[in-house]
Amino acid sequence: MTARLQRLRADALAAVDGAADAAALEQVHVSFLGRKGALTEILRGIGGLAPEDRPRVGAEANDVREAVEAAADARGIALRGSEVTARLLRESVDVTTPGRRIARGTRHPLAETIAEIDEVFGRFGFVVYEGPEVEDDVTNFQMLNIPVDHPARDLWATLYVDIDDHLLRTHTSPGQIRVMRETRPPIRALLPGRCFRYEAVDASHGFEFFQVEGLMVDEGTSLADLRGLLDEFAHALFGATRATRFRPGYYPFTEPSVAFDVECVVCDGAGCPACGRSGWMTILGAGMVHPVVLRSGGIDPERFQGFAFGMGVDRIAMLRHGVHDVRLFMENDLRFLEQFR
Ligand code: 2NL
Repeated sequence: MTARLQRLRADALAAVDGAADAAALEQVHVSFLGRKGALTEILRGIGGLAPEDRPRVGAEANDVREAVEAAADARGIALRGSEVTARLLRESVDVTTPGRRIARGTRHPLAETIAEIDEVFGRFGFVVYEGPEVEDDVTNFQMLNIPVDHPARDLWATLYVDIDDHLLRTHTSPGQIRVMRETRPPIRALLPGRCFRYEAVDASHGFEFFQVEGLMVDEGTSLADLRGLLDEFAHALFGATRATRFRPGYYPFTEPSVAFDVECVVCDGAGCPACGRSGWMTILGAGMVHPVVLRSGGIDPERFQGFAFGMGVDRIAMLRHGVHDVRLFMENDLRFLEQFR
């Protein structure tokens, strides 16, 4: 019996040492120590021994069990350790590998231009307001001194909405009417926004476009104040030494009305195809707010005067970036947009 036990001990220890992984070790455990294992079989035979031999053989069997279990535990720990090591090697991360670049969006050139315009006029105390894109005929036209059936209506090819006397605003001026009616002078308001017109699209006209308008109303506001402000604006956007000029213009809502020109940003005034060889480019329209319009806004023209100006954002953005077709701003072609970083 003792000899069998010692052989079993030697075989089991050898098998434990030879187990290559956790599954093999479990197999060894079952075959030697399990319910149908070799050691259990020997223990079952103890009953057939002489009573005086039983305690000694039982103790020996327990020694063997303990020795094999201890060896199996130690082997298990060693195997788990090498498995972890192997896995760490297999799954290691090379932290020196260059990262994958994250694609970042860019600000749309029109949004960027509006932000720049807001910033410059903000320096002079102008506050940004926004009005609705769907307006009524009264606010979009009549309050701006453009009565029903007035020939000046032909200046705006209008898109009508299927609700009585509503339309898509043709300029942001109705928003300024709202500001006049909702606040009190002194007013320094800036209105950026999307406008619409019923027109065929070509390189310089879209059916929707962005406009920024400005409005100042106070006691004693003059055309000279307008001129000084617009000079600052032109210098901020197109260079500190750029010459500017006023020319006479016409809008129903301003009197007098002016066109504001800057020295051509392409040829610096020498004359080129971009400026029609005149050396000048018109960047916005402006004027002193017509007394009828001040009254529409609930403001007494005997006490307060105002100036207003309006510019097409696409035109400003085109001049700043040398873009020659407004359609590019609305197509959202990434090959175009990615150039504005
Ligand atoms: C242009 C010219 C202009 C205005 C807009 C305005 C608004 C009110 C009263 C008076 Cl509430 N005027 N706006 C004035 C002159 C010109 O825009 O060509 N924009 C693209």
